[in-house]
Amino acid sequence: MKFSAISDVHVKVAGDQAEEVLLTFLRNPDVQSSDIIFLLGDIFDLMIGPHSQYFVRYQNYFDEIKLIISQGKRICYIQGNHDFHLKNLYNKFFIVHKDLDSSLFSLAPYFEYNDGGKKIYLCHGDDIELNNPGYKIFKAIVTSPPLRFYANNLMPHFLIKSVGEYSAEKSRKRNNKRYTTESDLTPVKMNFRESAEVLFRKKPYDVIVCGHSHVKDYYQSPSGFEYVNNGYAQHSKTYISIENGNISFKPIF
Ligand SMILES: [Mn+2]
Repeated sequence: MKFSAISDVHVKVAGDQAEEVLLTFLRNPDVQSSDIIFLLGDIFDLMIGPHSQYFVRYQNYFDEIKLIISQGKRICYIQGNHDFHLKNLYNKFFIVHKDLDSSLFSLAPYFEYNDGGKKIYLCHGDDIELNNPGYKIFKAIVTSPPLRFYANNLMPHFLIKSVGEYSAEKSRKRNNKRYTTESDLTPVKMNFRESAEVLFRKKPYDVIVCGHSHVKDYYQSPSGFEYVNNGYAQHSKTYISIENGNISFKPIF
């Protein structure tokens, strides 16, 4: 089987560089010939809840999704910390597009596949990340049932926009810091490798695919597994390809 995966594109508005990265990825013939396309979270800088405005704002994206599914390809979406509570949004999408096979689109916290003799685990990365207790609390609150109800039924669109602008500002600071020198990246890279080690001790996967760190990495652990992260897509301009269990980074452009 052939898998193509991307995360952390952080599309803000139609026409921005991130949207170009995302659309070029989705239109890539190699990606389109994959058995499964994985969108591993933080694809959008801000997408929370079932607001129909997203269909208009990100029409190009939804058109590509429509096209890919109509060609019988599978899309697996893992929600990140910038794009979540999306179940009802995609339910709406498939109500509008009744001709599409909705079983070809899956939303889950992680995915597991056996292929090429390897057990492959794919996640956004935030759930396995070690040493970030503040974030764990934030995630537990925003994904709790009361907040899920709020996001789905009451949360006005303008409030989401202001939350997004706040997180975007934090991300910008983080990214600028992370990309100044290699030494700034090393602790983040090592923390994610260690996070993968801890996951491996609980469940011995052969391949662990993550995003979230914004640090591109391929690591062959002495414990016997491979860890791969495509980093911040607007910087890396690559995607992850896994063909019969063989991992590579491929250029988007
Ligand atoms: Mn993230």
